[in-house]
Amino acid sequence: MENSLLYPCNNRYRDSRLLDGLWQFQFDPTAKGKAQHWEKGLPQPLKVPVPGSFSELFTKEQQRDYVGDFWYETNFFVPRGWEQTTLWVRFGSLTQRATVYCNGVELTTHEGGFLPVIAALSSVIRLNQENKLVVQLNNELNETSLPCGTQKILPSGRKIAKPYFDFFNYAGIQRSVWLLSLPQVAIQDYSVTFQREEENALVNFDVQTTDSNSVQVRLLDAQGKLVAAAHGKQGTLRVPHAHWWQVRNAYLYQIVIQLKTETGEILDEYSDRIGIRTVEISGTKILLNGKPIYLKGFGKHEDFAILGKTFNWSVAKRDFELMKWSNANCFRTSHYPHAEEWYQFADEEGFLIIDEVPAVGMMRSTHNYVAAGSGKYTHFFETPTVPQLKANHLQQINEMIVRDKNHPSVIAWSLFNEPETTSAYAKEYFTEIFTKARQYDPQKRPLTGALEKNSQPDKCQCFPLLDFICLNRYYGWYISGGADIEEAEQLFQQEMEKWKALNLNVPIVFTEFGADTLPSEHKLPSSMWSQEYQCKYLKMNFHVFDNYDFVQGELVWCFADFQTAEAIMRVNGNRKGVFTRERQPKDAAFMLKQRWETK
Ligand code: BDP
Repeated sequence: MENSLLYPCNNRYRDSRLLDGLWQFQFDPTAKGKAQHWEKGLPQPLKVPVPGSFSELFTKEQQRDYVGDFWYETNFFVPRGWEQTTLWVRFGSLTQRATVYCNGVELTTHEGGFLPVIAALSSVIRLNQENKLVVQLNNELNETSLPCGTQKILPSGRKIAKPYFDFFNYAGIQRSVWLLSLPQVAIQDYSVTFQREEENALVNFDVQTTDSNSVQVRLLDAQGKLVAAAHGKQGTLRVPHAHWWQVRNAYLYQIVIQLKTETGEILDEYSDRIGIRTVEISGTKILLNGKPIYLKGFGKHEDFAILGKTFNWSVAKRDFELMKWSNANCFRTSHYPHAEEWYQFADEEGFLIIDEVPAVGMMRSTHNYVAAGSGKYTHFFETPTVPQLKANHLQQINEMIVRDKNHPSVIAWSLFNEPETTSAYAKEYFTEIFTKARQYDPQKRPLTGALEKNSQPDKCQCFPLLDFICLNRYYGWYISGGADIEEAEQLFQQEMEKWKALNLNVPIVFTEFGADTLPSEHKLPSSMWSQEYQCKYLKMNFHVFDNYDFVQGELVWCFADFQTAEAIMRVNGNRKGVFTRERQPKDAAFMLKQRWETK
């Protein structure tokens, strides 16, 4: 069950308690916690909120920019009635890596900061007494971890992060923590795939359980009426006149899975909301339910003042309202899998998601946004640490797909953002990544990855691996910006002509294009950083996109301004947001709203 990433669900057979609240917390800059047995209790703890990103909470730079080990602790009681069940703790994520202890005993370790961590508690738990849950975390970056980066030691001996990526390295317990009570014999996982038969749908299911008891699967419509039922761990539900899950018109069914004994006694039940839809690539089109769809929207970060990367329902609600207002239909979870609740929201609201693994920074540069357009070879995949990196990369792709496979909103998997792709080393690396990843998704959704400017049609060795091509391009910003924007358009057209000449017969989606813009700046005529320039820049890009019918999507960088490491090209973070960090529109938002109304 450690492998069961199913989202918590409460019913007669399953129960859960949130452990969110104020926890104890301690930095461990000399990494002495283990030797001093902090797993038994923290010696001098502070109090911090869980979920929370610690960096946004404190007033000293040593705390905000802290890199190294740090520990969390809380106490809990096992609720009454849970005695005969199996007990688990489930973290939505632990960033970047962690070891989990309960009552002084190590339960599990996990690498990677954006996917769930589950640990079995039953063997160490004390009923009728307080139990101590302690987590040791570490937020160092290296070249085998995802995302990639490094550390620097300052003259004082203090360590700071040097990410090879352009967002703040927020860390901590940033998503909810649940105590779970599950039956002794349980449903471990399930997956669904869909086939269209004119207006009817076939829903094929595959259920994994901890033993060989029998399984019943029922499908209920939005009114709770039974529409199909079947027995067995694998099978097919036939749904006559199916309501298809569509963009901004999301119809969700309820799937109810029961695990039963021979005599019909129910041992476990899991239910979930699913949408029936198909996704495929056909020539230069992306098809949803067999019909072409043009992707309109944003690259998105999990980022907000004070919260950092903490999931928050109100921020999520506001973001979906803004995306609906702007007539968007899609976003990319750049550059890591977001909290599960984002996907639930997207399922309900009918938004499409390109789900991205944290493979960002695979380019040896702490200013990747500069290196990305420089044309210089940035090295990466030729070092002896590559096998470890590859193992982590595959593990996280697998965990992401296991976690998110049943969300109708997820239409594609992005397996990287802007790596070095021009060397034979990169080709070998990504050939293995894509070949293995193709086996993970029962729905066989398209695989892609976002390519930076150095990944030109005549240089990139990896684009043939992608089912549709995602391009991040900054013509008019990093390349020929401001007064040179005319030249930018020409250079952009020249590159597009090269893609066209290859006659690839696959869609191209722009997953990044954007200009830093300060909401305080207005300029007539426009100049860089002003709101007018952001509009001019976007219009120029649209002018180019609209010339090519194989361009099948435009996701602006970025949905909202976000925090990054300090740098001379960053004004309190990256300001390419169409919305401010406080989620108010810049002028460009009104322009996008208008374009996307009819596009
Ligand atoms: C691209 C990266 C993205 C950056 C963006 C930028 O994919 O993470 O934030 O450029 O420079 O290189 O704004």
